[in-house]
Amino acid sequence: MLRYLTAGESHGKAIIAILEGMPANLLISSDYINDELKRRQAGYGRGQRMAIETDKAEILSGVRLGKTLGSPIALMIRNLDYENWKKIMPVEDDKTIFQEPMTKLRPGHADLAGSIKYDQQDIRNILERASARSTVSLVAIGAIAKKFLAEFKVSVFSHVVQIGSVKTPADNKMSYKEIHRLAEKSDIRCFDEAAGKKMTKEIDDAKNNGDSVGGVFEVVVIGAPVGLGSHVHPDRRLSGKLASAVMSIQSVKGVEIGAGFAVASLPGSKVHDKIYYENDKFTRHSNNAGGLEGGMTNGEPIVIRAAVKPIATIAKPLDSVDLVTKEPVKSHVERADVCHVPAAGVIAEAATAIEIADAMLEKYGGDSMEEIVKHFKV
Ligand code: EPS
Repeated sequence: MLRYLTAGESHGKAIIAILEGMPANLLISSDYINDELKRRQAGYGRGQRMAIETDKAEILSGVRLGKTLGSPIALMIRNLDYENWKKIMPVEDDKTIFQEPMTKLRPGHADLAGSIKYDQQDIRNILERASARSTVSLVAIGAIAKKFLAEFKVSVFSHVVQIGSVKTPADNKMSYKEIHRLAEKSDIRCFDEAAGKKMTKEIDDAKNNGDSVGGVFEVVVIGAPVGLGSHVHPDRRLSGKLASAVMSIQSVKGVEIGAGFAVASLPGSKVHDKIYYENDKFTRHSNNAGGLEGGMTNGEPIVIRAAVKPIATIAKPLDSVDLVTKEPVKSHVERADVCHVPAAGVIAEAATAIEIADAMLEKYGGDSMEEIVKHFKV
């Protein structure tokens, strides 16, 4: 139903996105998208680049007088840092510019595999697109998907549950509403103040050691109706689509739905969420399934967790090899974030919202919001 394409290098002129399949008559504004872009830029542990950029989306097509037209929505987010990179990132060949190629491979980045695959002698030709800077386009499209979902009272939020070795308390009984409210106020996006303080210290320690640190974020979808996705075929299982969408975000190395890997060590009687019928509806008193059974939503909150590896560009470089000379070297060092887990959560909200919006369109489809709302109510 929904298709999108993104383009743009980290230090090129702009990041571009085109979203196709959004129905007509959805109210949308650049301000709404920009609020989401601002959330992506925030989070304790970000580097100096975020002080240079104030990401703003320019809507180029698909919207008129504040409403979608049903036509492709094109978005552009300018890289303000391009002004400083013009001599390194020109589009036209320029023999007057001498460029020292970047050849010191960074373990953990796309450098080695990308350079071999695309036959490059300069790692910059790989890293510019591999950079998580491109997630600005995902978040911009995700903002439109979130706005669509909000019309059906479906909301998506994220929070950080682990940075390095510091975790939020396992016995937490707070409501998702409260977790959301507190996470939004915290610069590490953690609902638990004490854990949040320890997490920021973990980031400070990594920075002081010339290192980087990863963690785990959780994305929660509230209000998704029963029956999005389907059990009938592997490529229609929403669990698979969500896992793929989140796993495809740079630096995500593991994705869990609900209790995730913990189900492996528990008996079935402790894993499966017992079914009750209370106040005229089916209810559960637990949500180990994370809102998905048989690849379909079951009416409970959708809960996805992802493990984020520490950023590969680290101030204290690692043993590596020069791409061209094959001599041993220390890995390339350049400006980078120390920790991007809070931002990764915001990016995963966008990836999740796109998949849920797509599944909603599949189930309740229509060309205009009015038509979809009518199908949704039936
Ligand atoms: C990012 C911008 C980049 C990096 C980061 C994400 O800015 P620069 O490389 O100019 O400092 O901070 O990229 C990576 C995490 C990566 O691995 O490449 C952004 O806008 O999110």
